[in-house]
Amino acid sequence: MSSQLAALNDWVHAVARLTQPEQIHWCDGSDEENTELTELMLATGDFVKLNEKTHPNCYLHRSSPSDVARVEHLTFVCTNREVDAGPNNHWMGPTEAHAKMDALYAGCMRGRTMYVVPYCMGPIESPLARCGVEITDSPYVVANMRIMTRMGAAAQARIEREGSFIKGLHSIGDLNPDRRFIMHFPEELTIKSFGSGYGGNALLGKKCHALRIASYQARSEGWLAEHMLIVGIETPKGETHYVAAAFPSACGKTNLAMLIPPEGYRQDGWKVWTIGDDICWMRPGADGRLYAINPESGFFGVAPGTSTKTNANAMAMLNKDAIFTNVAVTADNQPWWEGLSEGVPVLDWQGRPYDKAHGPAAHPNSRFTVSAKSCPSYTPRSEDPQGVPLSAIVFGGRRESLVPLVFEARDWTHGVLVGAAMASETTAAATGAVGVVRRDSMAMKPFCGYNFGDYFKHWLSFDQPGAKLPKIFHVNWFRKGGDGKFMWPGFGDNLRVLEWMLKRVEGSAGAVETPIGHLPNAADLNTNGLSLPESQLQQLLHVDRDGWYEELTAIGDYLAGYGDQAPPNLEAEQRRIVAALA
Ligand code: SAT
Ligand code: MN
Repeated sequence: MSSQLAALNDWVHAVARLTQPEQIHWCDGSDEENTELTELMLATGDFVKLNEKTHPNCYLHRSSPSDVARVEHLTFVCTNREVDAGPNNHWMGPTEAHAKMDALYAGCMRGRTMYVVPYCMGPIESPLARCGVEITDSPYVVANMRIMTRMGAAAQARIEREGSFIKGLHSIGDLNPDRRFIMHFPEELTIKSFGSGYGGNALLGKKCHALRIASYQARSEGWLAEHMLIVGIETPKGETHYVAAAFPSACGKTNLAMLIPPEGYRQDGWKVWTIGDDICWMRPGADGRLYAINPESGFFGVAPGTSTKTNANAMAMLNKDAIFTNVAVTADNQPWWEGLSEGVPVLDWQGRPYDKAHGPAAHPNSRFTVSAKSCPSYTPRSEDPQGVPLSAIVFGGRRESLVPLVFEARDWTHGVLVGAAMASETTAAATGAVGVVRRDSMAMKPFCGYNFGDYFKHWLSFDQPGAKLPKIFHVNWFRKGGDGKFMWPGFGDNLRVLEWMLKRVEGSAGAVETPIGHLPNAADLNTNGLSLPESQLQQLLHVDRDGWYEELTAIGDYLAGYGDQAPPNLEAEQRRIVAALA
């Protein structure tokens, strides 16, 4: 036995001594294993079979009604020094955190099977990929990890070869929200999660590993782990530009990653290729450009609002081989959620007869899990071990007012400030109030595994001689008019904005310089075929100087909140803009 394998074995057996499972199952990721698990879950009620005719091999999982979203107030970064976790994280000392978690784990798997899930984040052969092992007592987690990661024998072989892996321990416990914690020990490359079976709390490869732990590793190894989609835009000339974009959870990353060009663009030969919809790992290549991989191999997307109108690619991939979590069902057992144009819900997400009085039929954070390869816009470039070179990075949020449709940062430092200054109205992806504007730097507020001040410094550090960094932009698809309606059509029409960005990258599109960045003139955006009144477009591209003066002042206060950790260059940049706005 290799020493790596011995280390893995020792850890698995130590966990088994603590948690006392009835049996241990090492997952190989095979079809046979998946069939067995599926049958088991059908028998226990963890899975409900959906209509085999309309949705072959699709299953519904109903989670416990108090376990439907990430729980940021129960999520901790446990570094030795509190300052290393930063004011952006909840912190607990590692000794206390281990003791708390190990007490919860004691005997928690009695009568259950303990699954050992080796997985790889990123293409198995990629130097950018990293491996982990999740131990869990939830077969639902195993089934999801199988779709979301490269799980099983190949990952285990890489771990045995390389040695290093992230240790993730997960138990659903008794799903009691009072006994629920998601703990990260970045200095020990360890995750401990207890009491939730939901999404980012339980599929440890996703937010816990690929963002919180990976961001920490990336800092010392010279790369970036980001909450970004990656999309390829093929122009009529046949060139494909890759763009990474950061938006908070449930702000349309999946839709943008799977964008369908408007009719006129399609005729002209524009195509869109999906690399990823949630996470992007990137690092400088030998040519100075940033190269990106999607560490995931599937989508865990928000169901409500997904329709043939908003995301036809997603609809096409949800007809087979998908897991649905907390959606409603129709009389003939098809999955249903708000926003679908067809079908009538008869059972809501809790399995009760649907009654409007109980609220929406599908939970607002209900999800689908499906393989990336099922997406019609899938591209084999997703498997490229070297990743794809980025032409642009986009930051965005949900902002009813103030923030224009698009602007371009002057340079990298300004772009980092734009990312740090990101703010968005909260969504149902996390528990808590929905619709409150919250500062969410780079959409990483819930996911950065270390002090944001140090993180901003790390971002700035990529601006080195010889670097050919992507241009940075900011977008806001969510601006509302006086009538409360969205002013920009969004969805496929967002390609119009992306086209302007790519032309800026090539140096062939115009812009006006303003203190907050470069904005397109109305004539620089292709609005052919859109019924968008000129005055509305002007409003979407307007810079409200007084409003921005206040916003930038608030950003100054926000940066100051990171104390000595706040990078002086970023504060200088903020002062420069405030002065220009005054
Ligand atoms: O629940 S997850 O964290 O996996 C999804 C999300 O919030 O983006
Ligand atoms: Mn996300």
